[in-house]
Amino acid sequence: MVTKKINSFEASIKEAVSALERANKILVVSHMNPDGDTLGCMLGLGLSLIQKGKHVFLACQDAVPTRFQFLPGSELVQSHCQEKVDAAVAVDCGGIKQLGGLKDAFLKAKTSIQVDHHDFGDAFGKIQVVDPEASAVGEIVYRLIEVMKVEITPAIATCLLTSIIVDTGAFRFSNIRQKTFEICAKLSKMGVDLHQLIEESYWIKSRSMALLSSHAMQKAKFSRNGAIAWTTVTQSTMRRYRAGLSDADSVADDLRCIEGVKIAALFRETERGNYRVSLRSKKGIHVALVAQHFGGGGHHNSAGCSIPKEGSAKNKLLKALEELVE
Ligand SMILES: [Mn+2]
Repeated sequence: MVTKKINSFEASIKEAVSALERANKILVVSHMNPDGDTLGCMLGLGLSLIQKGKHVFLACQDAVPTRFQFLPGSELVQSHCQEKVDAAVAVDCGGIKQLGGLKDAFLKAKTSIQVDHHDFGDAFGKIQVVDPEASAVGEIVYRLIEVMKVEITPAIATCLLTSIIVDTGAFRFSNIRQKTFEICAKLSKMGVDLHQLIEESYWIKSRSMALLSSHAMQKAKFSRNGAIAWTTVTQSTMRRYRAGLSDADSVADDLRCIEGVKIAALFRETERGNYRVSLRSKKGIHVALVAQHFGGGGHHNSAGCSIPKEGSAKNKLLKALEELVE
């Protein structure tokens, strides 16, 4: 069973590599509201393809957050792509909706490839290169460029290490595996200052992020037995701290740390008046099941969905979390 899985993953890597090798114009897309995994992968793969002499377009619906603008190649990222490309690659997108405004550009390509690690995601595109066991998509991109025989430059190593540092919470989440360290050991030999990278991509928070987080923590609510913690961030709070959607990213992780808490939920009010919900859980509690039920997806311990702000959706979701804990 395990061998079969590895074989089909390796087969998909080969299929993707031959599609990329045949292509001349290639679009690499990251998910909206981008994090360090999707950006590190888009840039790491993009720089590798440029090295292979390809004409590369990098695109993300939303701007690269300030905290990730140190990433090599981030100045090449555009918010749209009019070009009809030979191949398009979506990195770290658990569903086609995650591409936002880049969906059409992706689907217009002659070949489309999904490179992902979400275990509760939706397959899309012509080729799927998916490994739910990969701690970050950076692990999968590493394998892709290894098979493509790309020379790993310090810039490419920086991008892929950032992907892994961010998605493993700087090597602390339960998704890390032996292979994570093997890949990072190879990447960190390429003249990258690993400590500096962890500092920049993990520890440094914008002032907006820190203040918003403390506000959200103050407002936290707990279920009667303390197993569920949740908090809500409104648009007016975000304006008060001059924060963007991504500045609330760490709040759910911070809530999850609290003793006795098994599931943490963050409700972020969006400009459209919905709630973007981020769920985090301790090992063995599959919050993605609840996220999926509400139209979202993600990983076992880290998932998300969108729900309407008005009506009973929020209470229903909290009730579903309570049932999950029981
Ligand atoms: Mn990811």
